[in-house]
Amino acid sequence: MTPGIQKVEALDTGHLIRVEWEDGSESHYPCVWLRDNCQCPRCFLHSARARKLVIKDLDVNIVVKEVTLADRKKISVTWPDEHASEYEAEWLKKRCFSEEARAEMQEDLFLPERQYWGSDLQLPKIPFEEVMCNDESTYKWLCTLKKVGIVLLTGAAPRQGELVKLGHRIGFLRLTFYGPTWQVQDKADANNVAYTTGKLCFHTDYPVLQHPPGVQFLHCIKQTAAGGESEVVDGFHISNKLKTQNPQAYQILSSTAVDYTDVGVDYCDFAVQCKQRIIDVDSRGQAVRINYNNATRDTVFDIPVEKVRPFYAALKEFDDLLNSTEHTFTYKLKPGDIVTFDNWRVLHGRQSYESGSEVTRHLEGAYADWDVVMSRLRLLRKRVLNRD
Ligand code: OGA
Ligand code: NM2
Ligand code: ZN
Ligand code: ZN
Repeated sequence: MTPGIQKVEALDTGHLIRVEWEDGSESHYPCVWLRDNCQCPRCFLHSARARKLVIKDLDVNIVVKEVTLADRKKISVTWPDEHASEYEAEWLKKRCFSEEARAEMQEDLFLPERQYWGSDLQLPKIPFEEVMCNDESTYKWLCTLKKVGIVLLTGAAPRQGELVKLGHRIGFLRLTFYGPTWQVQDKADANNVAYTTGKLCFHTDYPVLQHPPGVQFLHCIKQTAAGGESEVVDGFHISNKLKTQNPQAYQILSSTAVDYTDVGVDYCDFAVQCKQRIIDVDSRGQAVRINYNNATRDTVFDIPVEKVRPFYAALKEFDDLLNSTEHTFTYKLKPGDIVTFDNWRVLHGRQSYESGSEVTRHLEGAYADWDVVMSRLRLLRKRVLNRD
């Protein structure tokens, strides 16, 4: 419950409003921000929950003319031009500018909590049917996908089309040049190394796209008797390790733009090029996306010649960590299994298997964007926890 407001006053010659809460805490709100966020129908379109007020009409030096406590649940502000604004206690409390309040709000919005893992991973499993029918299970699935980075859905029908249904469950899938969904099997004249029987070393999918797919689904329709095992490794965990163990290698991989290329024909013809840092970091230096597929890393390499050897040395350090047995988790998909994972975090691979005249292994794959997945997660959380 939001505490009521005890007292409200203007400070800093009217540039700032101080709110004192009934629990003894206080919050400060700059007047320019309050005016910018006036919730009246002239300033805000409630049906779209969007601002109508434009910056041209905002006086960035605005001061308050009068501020009063309407009741303990609302403050009223009058501006110099007599425009009147009202702000509710609960609305204000959520938007408090203190460091703790901002951190709490950001956690609520983005769920940044991570559980790192290695070979000790307890692969989370949920029946596919439950995810398709039950909001609580879908919520649990998406929360775990965000926190751990991988969830296995079990018991789907071993036929094509289940991922399209899963896509409808969250919203929609991400279309790429390989189609709305794509078939991982041994193909003649394969347009991708994934479409052979060869081993796939640890990689993230599609770093050649400027915005690589955030989430990947692989549905096992047919599994070969010998070989074809799956492997995963927690890329964020490995990045942390590399940072402590070899800061220079981390620095190189998180700053060097690597060229990627993908040229061919599938859903339509394509000639895709992109530059990506193998370890993408945020402003605090924390890894937020791994962009690494050795197969599509371009032969073109746009860096000064003297930086080439140090880059390979750094990449080798990273690759060694990825492949160390304490970090990797191996499992084998069964028909009806759907592995869902964070393609920005989890690197995946597969063991090779025998090729033959018949198709002995068949996965159907699809992608979704984190925007879509997080949107569904927020909506389900509201419904499941019955709150706003
Ligand atoms: C892929 C891939 C894994 C597998 O298609 O990109 O990683 O088990 N496939 O075939
Ligand atoms: N497939 C599996 O980066 C990549 O080429 C990932 C994409 C072919 C859709 C493989
Ligand atoms: Zn207004
Ligand atoms: Zn892949």
